[in-house]
Amino acid sequence: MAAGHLKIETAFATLPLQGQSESGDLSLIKRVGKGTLIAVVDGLGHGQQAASAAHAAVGALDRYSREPLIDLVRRCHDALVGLRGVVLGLAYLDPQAATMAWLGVGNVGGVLLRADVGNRPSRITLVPNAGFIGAEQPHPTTRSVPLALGDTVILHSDGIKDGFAESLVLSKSPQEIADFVMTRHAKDNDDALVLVARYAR
Ligand SMILES: [Mn+2]
Repeated sequence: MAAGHLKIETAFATLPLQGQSESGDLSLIKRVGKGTLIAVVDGLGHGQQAASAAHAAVGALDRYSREPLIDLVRRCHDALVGLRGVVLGLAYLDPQAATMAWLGVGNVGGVLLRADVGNRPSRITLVPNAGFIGAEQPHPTTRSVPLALGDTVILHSDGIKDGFAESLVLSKSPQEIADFVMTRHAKDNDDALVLVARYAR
């Protein structure tokens, strides 16, 4: 293959709120077709009820993972009847097409960091829609972004402080980046989760 073998490398790090045995923050990383679906789900609040809601949402994402992102939001909504709500960030990275589609609902974060800082803008921030999934059905907007080799996408829960992207060294591996963000930028009053995906050869 002239283009070489293109792939999506992924890693994550997570830490429950101190004193809680279960985290209300969960991730999904799944090969879907030729690409990779990634998700960060934060059940409202923390502890066991938050974890139950997050598990239900991740279960729905896993089960219906071949559907478009916007439909996955509805699947999560349907799976949360009788449970707490969740907020989430979702992205589908397609290494063949060199594109990423992503969306967010509620208080979650996402940033795309360009490997080549000459590629303007060098940083694209996920703009989530307001609200949460589980009450009124949200209708978030899916945005599509072109990817270049080495570009790194980070999704995270609100247990991670803003501003972490300034201090990242992009030559580090996705796992090193996830561990660094968790160690240096987790809040001490919430569950925390960070997921890193890189478009690589
Ligand atoms: Mn949270």
